[in-house]
Amino acid sequence: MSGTAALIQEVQSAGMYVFDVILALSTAQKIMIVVALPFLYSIVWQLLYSLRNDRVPLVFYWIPWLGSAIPYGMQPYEFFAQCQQKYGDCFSFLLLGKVMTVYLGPKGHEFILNAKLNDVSAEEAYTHLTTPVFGKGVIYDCPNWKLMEQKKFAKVALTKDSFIKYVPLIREEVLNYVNSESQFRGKKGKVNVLKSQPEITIFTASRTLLGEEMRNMLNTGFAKLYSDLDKGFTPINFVFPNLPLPSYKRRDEAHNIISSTYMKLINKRKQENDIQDRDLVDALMKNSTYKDGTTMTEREIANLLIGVLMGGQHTSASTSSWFLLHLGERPDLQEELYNEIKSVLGDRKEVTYEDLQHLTLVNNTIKETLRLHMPLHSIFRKVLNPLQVPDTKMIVPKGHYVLVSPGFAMTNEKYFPNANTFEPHRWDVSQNAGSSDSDTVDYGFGTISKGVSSPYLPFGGGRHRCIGEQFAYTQLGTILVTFIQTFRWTSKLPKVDYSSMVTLPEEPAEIEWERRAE
Ligand code: X2N
Ligand code: HEM
Repeated sequence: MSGTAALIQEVQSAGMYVFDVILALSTAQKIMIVVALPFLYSIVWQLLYSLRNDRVPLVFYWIPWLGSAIPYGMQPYEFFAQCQQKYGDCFSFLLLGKVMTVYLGPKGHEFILNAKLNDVSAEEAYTHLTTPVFGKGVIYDCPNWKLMEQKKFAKVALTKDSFIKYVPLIREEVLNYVNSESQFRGKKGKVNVLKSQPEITIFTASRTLLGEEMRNMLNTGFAKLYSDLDKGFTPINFVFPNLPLPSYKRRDEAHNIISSTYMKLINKRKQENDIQDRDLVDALMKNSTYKDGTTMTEREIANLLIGVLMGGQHTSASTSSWFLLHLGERPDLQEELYNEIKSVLGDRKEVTYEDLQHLTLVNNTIKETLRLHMPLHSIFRKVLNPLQVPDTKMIVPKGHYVLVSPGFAMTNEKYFPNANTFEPHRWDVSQNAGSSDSDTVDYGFGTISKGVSSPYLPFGGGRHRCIGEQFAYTQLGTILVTFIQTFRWTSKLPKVDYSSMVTLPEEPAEIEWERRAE
């Protein structure tokens, strides 16, 4: 007891001494200390952290809180490659106050995408980003079992029977766009794909998934609301979900109006007893009762529509922008695609869903585009329980994050020879090279592959795997076929902008097009 008292006194007097010394300093010196303290603290903390052998090696950083945000945010794959050289496939880095543990390569895919539900959480990693935009009660603002069921509900509108109906609608939207938009006037011209592809994507997705009425609203002032909401869907939201700024206010207003508009549509269809199998709206009106007997509210259905449309929008628009830019450098591939389309369609111009299944080079072009430009370069989970890194003594503690980057493996020489070359023909040999595992699993939204150790995972894997793959291929395939039938084009490949929600081409991202002679 007296020992403790003595120690307290000792610390107290030492503290008083330090305090006196500080008081005696000039103002400039005081400010220096206040500024230097976080740096000192961070360096000491990193030193102590590096002494622990139960921790994954931490990438050294100078700036507290910011950590490695700048190298990661600007060139994630280069940053990962540099870390891999120093530390191997598993390392941690600080990103805006959060410790992220990366595990590169197929073993990392397995470790993170197939981690147990109790151990990691996607909703805790993503909710700040998604909930202000999508709204409450859906996707990452609900327990995981509800998300699994929401995916099952949505999948009803993403079947072969639906796609057969969607293809002519998508083609009509694309033709309508390229025959009326000012950037496509005349026999030849220049178009900014960062303008054209998001527009074509939203028109085609709205027409198919939301129906004709919602599509037509985009010709009115309603489009501005989508743009306001879209501006709220950026990586900044990970750090600042809410700020008292005009853009955040516009985001919230846009969300409320769009959500209410979808609810009005639902109510109208209900009142007129007009529920068919046209689109995602019909599908969710027919089938949105959870297994515990509760039903999704109309507001929740509206929010799920916002979320699904928003997700598909960014990923798909990025992918079609990239394939246009790559093909602009490969006129030979454009001709090959043209000939493939002619040989499958014959005298017909109107592509069908069935045709798409036979257009191997079209599908391989999309596949190769996704290899080089996986839209989500990083996938996160928050760690809920201490996680052991397999075959090591290292533990990722609760509260840290794990990060998996299939896009890193997908652009790595180790798995793809001439990894940086755009070559759709690399997929010619076999459609499913390497993945001989036929084990499947069902997390509640249909059977998917159990293993996720393929280096090629543009749609992720495990319980959070994408349900939009077939829709994306149908939409992108129809867009590509229609472009090839209508135009020849050239372009210069821009650099990648990693700081956006999805990996986008940097501006200027233009193609120079000319119409094919009939
Ligand atoms: C400050 C450069 O810029 O130094 F949407 F129904 C709907 C999206 C996951 C994005 C991760 C971090 C970038 C830091 C830059 C639905 C269709 C989904 C799936 C640092 C100095 C949403 C994380 C973005 C890291 C980039 C997760 C999407 N299919 N859509 N410093 O999506 O699926 C959905 C699902 C993610 C990210 C980043 C920085 C279902 C800087 C400079 C600055 N990223 N990012 N989806 N950074 N700097 C989605 C899963 C979910
Ligand atoms: C999940 C990629 C298009 C809906 C995912 C994930 C990836 C992905 C990597 C897993 C995310 C994670 O594990 O955290 C892509 C790519 C697309 C695409 C590359 C297009 C080229 C779409 C479309 C839709 C969609 C068109 C809807 C129609 C979803 C949904 C999830 C998901 C609902 C589940 C999220 C979860 O369970 O946490 N997607 N996606 N995606 N995607 Fe996509």
